[in-house]
Amino acid sequence: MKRRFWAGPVVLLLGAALTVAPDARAEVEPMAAEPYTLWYDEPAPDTDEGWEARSLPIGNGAMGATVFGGVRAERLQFNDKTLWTGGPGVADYNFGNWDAPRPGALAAIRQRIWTEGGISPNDVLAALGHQSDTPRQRRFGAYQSFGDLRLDFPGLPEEAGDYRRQLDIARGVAGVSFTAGGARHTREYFASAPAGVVAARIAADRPRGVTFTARVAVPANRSVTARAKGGRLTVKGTLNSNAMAYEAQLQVLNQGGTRADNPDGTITVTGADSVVLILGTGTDYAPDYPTYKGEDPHAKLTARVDAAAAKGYARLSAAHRADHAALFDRVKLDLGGSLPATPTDELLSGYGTTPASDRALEQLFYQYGRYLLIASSRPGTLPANLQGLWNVHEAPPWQADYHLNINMQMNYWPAEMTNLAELAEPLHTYVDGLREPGRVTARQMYGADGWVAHHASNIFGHTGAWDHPAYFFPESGAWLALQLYDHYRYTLDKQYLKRTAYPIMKETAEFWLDFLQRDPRDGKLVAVPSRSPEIGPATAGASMSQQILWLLFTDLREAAQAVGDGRQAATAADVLAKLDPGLRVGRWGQLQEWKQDIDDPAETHRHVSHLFSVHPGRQISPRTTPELAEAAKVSLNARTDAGTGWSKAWKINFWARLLDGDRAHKLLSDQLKTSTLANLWDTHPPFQIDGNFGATSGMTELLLQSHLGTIDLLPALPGAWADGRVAGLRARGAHTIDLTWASGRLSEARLTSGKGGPVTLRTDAFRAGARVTTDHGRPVAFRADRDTVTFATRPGGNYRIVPG
Ligand code: FUC
Repeated sequence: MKRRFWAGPVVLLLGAALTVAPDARAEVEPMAAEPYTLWYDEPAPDTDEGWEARSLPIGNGAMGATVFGGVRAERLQFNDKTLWTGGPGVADYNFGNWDAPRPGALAAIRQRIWTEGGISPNDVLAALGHQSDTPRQRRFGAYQSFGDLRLDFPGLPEEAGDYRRQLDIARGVAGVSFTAGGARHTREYFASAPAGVVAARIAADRPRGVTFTARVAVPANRSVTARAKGGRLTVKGTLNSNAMAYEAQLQVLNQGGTRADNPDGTITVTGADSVVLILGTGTDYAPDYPTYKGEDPHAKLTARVDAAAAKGYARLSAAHRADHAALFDRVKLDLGGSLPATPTDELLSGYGTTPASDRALEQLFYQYGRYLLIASSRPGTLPANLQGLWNVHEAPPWQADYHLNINMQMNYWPAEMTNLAELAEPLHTYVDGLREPGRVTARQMYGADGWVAHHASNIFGHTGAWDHPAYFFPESGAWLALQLYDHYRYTLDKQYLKRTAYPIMKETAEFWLDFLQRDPRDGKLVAVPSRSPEIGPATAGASMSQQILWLLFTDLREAAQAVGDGRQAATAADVLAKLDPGLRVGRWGQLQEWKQDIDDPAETHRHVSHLFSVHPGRQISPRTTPELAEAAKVSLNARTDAGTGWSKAWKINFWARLLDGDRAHKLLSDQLKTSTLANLWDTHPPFQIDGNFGATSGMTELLLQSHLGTIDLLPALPGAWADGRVAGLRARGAHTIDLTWASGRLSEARLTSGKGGPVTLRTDAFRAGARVTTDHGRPVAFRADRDTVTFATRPGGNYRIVPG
């Protein structure tokens, strides 16, 4: 079925939902793109702060750019996800492993924990971590700004009339327009995934109105040569840190006027009607352990820029728009918002005053999370890092790396549920790629089989740990493996399970089979040392460790059964029988963060790790374990609603899973008010993209949940979202779901079954009965039980479910 959704004015559809015949959804125009446009009436300041809060991001998964929009001096800062300092190009790089053996180190730490209970995490990392680099990023490296494309327009003023800078996230196109010297000037920018380049078109509505000089500037931490020939500007060199080769090529194609290659490696266009720019980047990085070195980028980059230039702007643009829309258009969300003619920064600062505008901003923010994933994570590229793929710095915050103790996981939370499953491929490939270096680390640090990674990694297989207290988090790999299995739960793609997820899960479990210890206190299997990320003492059996491992072995058992590996299923079942599940209610009614009841009620740390079982895990739910869910609420309330951007985003997800839509919405409001920049990037502070992705995930969890085996429709609808529609969400079991609701109650659900099989839908409105039909109106047999309906689906079947 071709999924269609917007069949006319919202009010009409909402009112008519019960009576509209299924085939009346036919032939509708897509909603205008305007609701999905961020726009501003001024350029972004040409500073790091201006970049962070106001530049507008475009990206094709591999490379990206941010648009500043200066009238006289335009700046496009650009990036390539593979450009990193550090790694094997640094002489003493060793993947974070030890420089010399440390016999007995782990046993001594464990002995202290058994005797003393909790010990300082500093001691653990001093014993088990490798020495931090000085400066810290020297060996580990950091993600780099590639450079800036600067366009200087000598004939234009500093400021111009009718100025508008915008980012149309539905089309994936940024633009700048203004009036100067009696002419309307327009600039359009997009990053094309099919063509692998950033393309721009600079135009004026007065003949010969375009004159500028283009140059590419790069940061100081590298060698550089710049050469212009035939309208092609080539800037190349190597990073001082690790000799990584980099190259950028800019092709300048003028329509009318003249073009000159300047001896200083710049290009001047004079009196053109319009100009097309094609920008490509490359490095000699390859995702291959242990050298991570590939071929010089020149030949492939040249071919890519040549091909894009030969294609011409109109065809490039059409191909890009089709490619972008094929992903973006899969999900529609309408919360009844209506955008006022207000620039996005004012919309944001006025948030909380006008419901229709607030809903419009929420819809925009929701889709922005999807946009940012489309722009920063495409198959065949590295995963989205802490800043997606946008970075202006030589020394970005936290290296703009891959933090594996929640941040990278959070980046991919919206992927499956918002119908962008293939965009998680970079995550899967990256995790797979950590196994080889991770085996060495597992053997060296813990004498264990399998593989391990710690709290953060780079693009060069850094699986060891620093001697920093935050760094002890060997559960990274297990958490990541679970996310891979969730791809299977959403898609039911057996080939993927067999080839990718299952082998990784199995090897992850091998590590834990060796690492787990018998707790002398109660004979249960526990992780030791074990700690909540970035908080508290190093102990035995901290709740998060146990909860992650419970889910790992639960999913492994299920996966083993699915692939017919009975022996592995039995091993997993055996471990589960002995494993401490990490679920305890403590002395102040809290869900314990530690195996001992030592939680401090005054602790407000941003990580709420012991609620892993609420989200993203599934051991705790008000539906299945009400007492534990109450305890989770006590803990979550104690942590307060404060926190960094990503912490607020996680709390949206928690409250959604705890079925408190209003509280989740309050967290969303807090995030928009206090943790969102003018360009709608999430801020920790500073800018960190996980909060964008986490918020989109949390908003989805308010509308649809499928982690418990049933598909819960509108499980936690906030009062502020009383009327609305959503289309194209994905539920585990390979289903696609559309929902329409009014006055806080479901009016219609539509389900497309990808792979067939029985399905159970749950929502309160079913208590009054339900009707299930095919999309042709034929009745479908179903079983009703309180707030659920259950029926059989066939692959590709479309169903319409209406509460009675
Ligand atoms: C985790 C968090 C920090 C920050 C960093 C990138 O360590 O605790 O708040 O988000 O990742």
